[in-house]
Amino acid sequence: MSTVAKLEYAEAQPLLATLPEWQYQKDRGGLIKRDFKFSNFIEAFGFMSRVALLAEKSDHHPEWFNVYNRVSITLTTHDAQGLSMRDIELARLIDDIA
Ligand code: H2B
Repeated sequence: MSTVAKLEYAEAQPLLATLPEWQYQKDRGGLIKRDFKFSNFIEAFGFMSRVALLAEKSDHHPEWFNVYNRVSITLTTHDAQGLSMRDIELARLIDDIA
Protein backbone atom coordinates (compact mmCIF):
# COMPACT_ATOMS: atom_id res chain seq x y z
CA MET A 1 0.00 0.00 0.00
CA SER A 2 1.31 3.42 -0.92
CA THR A 3 1.75 6.15 1.66
CA VAL A 4 0.43 9.55 0.79
CA ALA A 5 0.98 12.62 2.96
CA LYS A 6 -2.18 14.05 4.45
CA LEU A 7 -2.61 17.81 4.20
CA GLU A 8 -3.56 19.38 7.50
CA TYR A 9 -6.07 22.21 7.24
CA ALA A 10 -3.44 24.93 7.75
CA GLU A 11 -1.37 23.50 4.87
CA ALA A 12 -4.44 23.00 2.71
CA GLN A 13 -5.86 26.48 3.22
CA PRO A 14 -3.69 28.44 0.73
CA LEU A 15 -4.23 25.70 -1.87
CA LEU A 16 -7.98 25.73 -1.26
CA ALA A 17 -7.97 29.48 -1.82
CA THR A 18 -6.98 28.71 -5.43
CA LEU A 19 -9.99 26.37 -5.75
CA PRO A 20 -12.89 28.66 -4.78
CA GLU A 21 -15.56 26.37 -6.24
CA TRP A 22 -14.61 23.56 -3.87
CA GLN A 23 -15.94 23.36 -0.32
CA TYR A 24 -13.75 21.94 2.41
CA GLN A 25 -15.28 19.71 5.08
CA LYS A 26 -13.39 18.24 7.98
CA ASP A 27 -15.29 14.93 7.82
CA ARG A 28 -13.21 11.76 7.26
CA GLY A 29 -9.95 13.60 7.98
CA GLY A 30 -10.65 16.26 5.37
CA LEU A 31 -12.34 16.33 1.99
CA ILE A 32 -13.43 18.76 -0.72
CA LYS A 33 -16.73 18.82 -2.61
CA ARG A 34 -18.11 20.52 -5.66
CA ASP A 35 -21.56 20.32 -7.29
CA PHE A 36 -22.01 20.60 -11.06
CA LYS A 37 -25.10 21.15 -13.16
CA PHE A 38 -25.21 20.50 -16.90
CA SER A 39 -27.94 20.96 -19.50
CA ASN A 40 -28.82 17.28 -19.67
CA PHE A 41 -27.69 13.76 -18.79
CA ILE A 42 -25.46 13.33 -21.85
CA GLU A 43 -23.50 16.48 -20.96
CA ALA A 44 -23.13 15.29 -17.37
CA PHE A 45 -22.07 11.82 -18.40
CA GLY A 46 -19.63 13.17 -20.99
CA PHE A 47 -18.01 15.23 -18.24
CA MET A 48 -17.85 12.17 -15.99
CA SER A 49 -16.22 10.15 -18.78
CA ARG A 50 -13.50 12.76 -19.22
CA VAL A 51 -12.89 12.91 -15.47
CA ALA A 52 -12.81 9.11 -15.31
CA LEU A 53 -10.03 8.92 -17.91
CA LEU A 54 -7.90 11.47 -16.03
CA ALA A 55 -8.60 9.77 -12.72
CA GLU A 56 -7.50 6.41 -14.06
CA LYS A 57 -4.36 7.92 -15.58
CA SER A 58 -3.29 9.37 -12.22
CA ASP A 59 -4.68 6.42 -10.19
CA HIS A 60 -6.72 8.80 -8.07
CA HIS A 61 -10.47 8.42 -8.17
CA PRO A 62 -13.41 10.65 -7.34
CA GLU A 63 -16.41 9.73 -5.23
CA TRP A 64 -19.44 11.01 -7.09
CA PHE A 65 -23.17 11.03 -7.29
CA ASN A 66 -25.12 11.68 -10.49
CA VAL A 67 -28.80 12.36 -11.00
CA TYR A 68 -29.73 13.36 -14.59
CA ASN A 69 -27.86 16.65 -15.20
CA ARG A 70 -26.29 16.99 -11.76
CA VAL A 71 -22.96 15.59 -10.59
CA SER A 72 -21.63 15.95 -7.04
CA ILE A 73 -17.96 15.16 -6.58
CA THR A 74 -16.11 14.45 -3.34
CA LEU A 75 -12.34 14.25 -3.30
CA THR A 76 -10.41 12.69 -0.44
CA THR A 77 -7.49 10.29 -0.23
CA HIS A 78 -8.22 6.95 1.37
CA ASP A 79 -4.51 6.14 1.57
CA ALA A 80 -3.93 9.35 3.59
CA GLN A 81 -7.19 9.19 5.56
CA GLY A 82 -7.86 12.77 4.56
CA LEU A 83 -7.03 15.41 2.01
CA SER A 84 -3.77 15.16 0.03
CA MET A 85 -2.07 16.89 -2.91
CA ARG A 86 -3.66 14.25 -5.14
CA ASP A 87 -7.08 15.74 -4.37
CA ILE A 88 -5.85 19.26 -5.06
CA GLU A 89 -4.36 18.16 -8.39
CA LEU A 90 -7.48 16.29 -9.45
CA ALA A 91 -9.70 19.24 -8.45
CA ARG A 92 -7.59 21.49 -10.73
CA LEU A 93 -7.98 19.08 -13.64
CA ILE A 94 -11.72 18.81 -13.03
CA ASP A 95 -12.03 22.62 -12.97
CA ASP A 96 -10.23 22.71 -16.33
CA ILE A 97 -12.69 20.24 -17.85
CA ALA A 98 -15.83 21.86 -16.38
N1 H2B B 1 -8.36 7.21 -5.01
C1 H2B B 1 -8.57 7.97 -3.94
N2 H2B B 1 -9.45 8.96 -3.97
N3 H2B B 1 -7.88 7.73 -2.80
C2 H2B B 1 -6.98 6.76 -2.71
O1 H2B B 1 -6.36 6.58 -1.65
C3 H2B B 1 -6.74 5.95 -3.86
C4 H2B B 1 -7.50 6.21 -5.03
N4 H2B B 1 -5.85 4.99 -3.84
N5 H2B B 1 -7.35 5.43 -6.11
C5 H2B B 1 -5.45 4.27 -5.02
C6 H2B B 1 -6.56 4.21 -6.06
C7 H2B B 1 -4.98 2.91 -4.57
O2 H2B B 1 -6.03 2.20 -3.99
C8 H2B B 1 -4.37 2.11 -5.68
C9 H2B B 1 -3.97 0.73 -5.20
O3 H2B B 1 -3.24 2.79 -6.15
